[in-house]
Amino acid sequence: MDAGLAKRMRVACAVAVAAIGAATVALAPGAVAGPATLMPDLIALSNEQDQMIVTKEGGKTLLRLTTEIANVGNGPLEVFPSATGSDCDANGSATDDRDAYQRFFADTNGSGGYEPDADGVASERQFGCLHYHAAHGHWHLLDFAHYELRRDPGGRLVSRSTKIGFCLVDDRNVFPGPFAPEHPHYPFGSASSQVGCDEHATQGISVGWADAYAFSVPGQSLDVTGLKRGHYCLISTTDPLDVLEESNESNNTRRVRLALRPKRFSVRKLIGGCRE
Ligand SMILES: [Ca+2]
Ligand SMILES: [Ca+2]
Ligand SMILES: [Ca+2]
Ligand SMILES: [Ca+2]
Ligand SMILES: [Zn+2]
Repeated sequence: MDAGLAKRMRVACAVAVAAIGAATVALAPGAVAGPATLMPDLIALSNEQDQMIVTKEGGKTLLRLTTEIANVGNGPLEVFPSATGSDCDANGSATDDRDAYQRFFADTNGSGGYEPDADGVASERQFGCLHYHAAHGHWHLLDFAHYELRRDPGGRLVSRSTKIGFCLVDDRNVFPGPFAPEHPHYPFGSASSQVGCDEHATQGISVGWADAYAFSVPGQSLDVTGLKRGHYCLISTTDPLDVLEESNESNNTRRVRLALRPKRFSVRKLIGGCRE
């Protein structure tokens, strides 16, 4: 479905956020411990050979890539909109955006993972912006992913994407387990009969599931026009501005080593990691 095509994201580094996360769970002296908070943990999955293609578009040579962002935490990533807009995307209109909130769940039954029937809401936190994307016809969480291409070795930056927005959905159950739902759960609450990402929808990625953005989706590309043939490092980052709280903020970047021949429209995934 269209929402399935509408994912993307990007990331960044997050040592500072890890410190904040740790502070929220620290107990004051004498406080009574309640149920643990179940946190999401986003990672970018490795780009596979069949998820990359080099194309010619409007005089440019593009490396197109499919990105999958998975939740390997013990709680869902859940994001919901405020009731009214506040121009959080700063484009002068309050009709095309909503402040975004992240919802956290408590491990009420102490099982170590999230079960919708047993675990209650722990807290909600305003953090970012949901924005209407006219070309896709639905609402995105802004700044969810980011891509870079660097020379390998050396690490010189040769191409980068914008910060990419996503409509967060459960596309694929990549890590089945006791807390991964059998069927897709996100998005829900859309006003239309067709479940999708509108201004009312709660978006997210369930435990064990991944949100996929196919290489055919606008934005899923890096400009490689004029680059020399050689080895490069493709770097995909989810939550690049670290606006979402996760249990692990230091695993959001995935590096994949490539042999690239732009003039021949050839890309090959190499064994082994980048040598930056
Ligand atoms: Ca993470
Ligand atoms: Ca706006
Ligand atoms: Ca539980
Ligand atoms: Ca984060
Ligand atoms: Zn979209």
